[in-house]
Amino acid sequence: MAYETLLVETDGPVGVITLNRPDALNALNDKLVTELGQQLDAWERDPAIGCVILTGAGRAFAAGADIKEMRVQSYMDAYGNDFITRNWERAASFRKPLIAAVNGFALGGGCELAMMCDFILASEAAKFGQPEINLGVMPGAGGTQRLTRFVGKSKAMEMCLTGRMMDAAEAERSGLVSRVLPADKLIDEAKAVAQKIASQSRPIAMMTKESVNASYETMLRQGVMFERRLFHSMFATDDQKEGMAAFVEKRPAKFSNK
Ligand code: DAK
Repeated sequence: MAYETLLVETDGPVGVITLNRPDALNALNDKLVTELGQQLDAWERDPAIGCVILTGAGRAFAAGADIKEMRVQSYMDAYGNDFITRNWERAASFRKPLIAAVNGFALGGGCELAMMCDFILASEAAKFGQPEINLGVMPGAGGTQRLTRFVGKSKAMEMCLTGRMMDAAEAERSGLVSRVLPADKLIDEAKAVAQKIASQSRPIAMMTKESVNASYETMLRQGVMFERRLFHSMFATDDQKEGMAAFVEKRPAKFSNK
């Protein structure tokens, strides 16, 4: 499918979505967020896709929601139409593994979108921030909640109250990103990681993601019980039998995703 604001490609079981409004630093307008949701819908349904990478064209992942589109909204526009809520949460509800490859600015809604992904790989040029306070608003797509869970209260509070950006090294130190890579290696390494994930059993990878995500939503005891139930259910899959047989027979596993 051809999009106005996205580039989409596949490499075997890996899908890559590139946010593609580089002249506007990939500012997230309604069209882009809608198209992103459409592509995620399509790949969630597609059994050939095992992992998805989200990245940005040019010098940004995304510099936030499109301020030029947003500035004219009245309170009743924002509240009445449930401003950008309808389509914004799609990345967070995507059921397959989703990697953010952040190559430059990830600000405001861009940082929030990256944090909705399962993990973030950053280039050395990445910059993260929640600068909404400079615009007379605050983070509105989960920034005050997710950033606090990633980096702790002190740093999240400082960033949301001052609008300061953090560089890739600080983001890695603070636990916001899983790894920092040279800019020219970011996409290749993200693809290698995605291929590795996509080579695992699809349902087991999805359940693993679901279980890690549950740690944010539950008390420890409930989370461990949720994990236990999913773990037990894995013994009903062909892939558990195959994975363990392959280990014992000293050969690579051939998962059937069943
Ligand atoms: N929106 C629209 N255009 C943007 C933009 C943005 N967020 N960021 C950059 N651009 C445009 C610039 O206007 C400029 O366009 P032209 O002037 O060339 O037409 C072009 O991109 C290049 O930007 P600059 O010329 O400014 O480039 P610099 O290198 O000088 O500066 C910068 C880069 C990233 C420091 C600067 O562009 C900047 O500060 N951008 C704004 C960053 C920002 O404030 N982001 C937060 C936006 S508020 C919600 C969901 C989401 C949100 C809220 C609610 N719900 C679900 C309810 C999110 C809100 C936000 O993200």
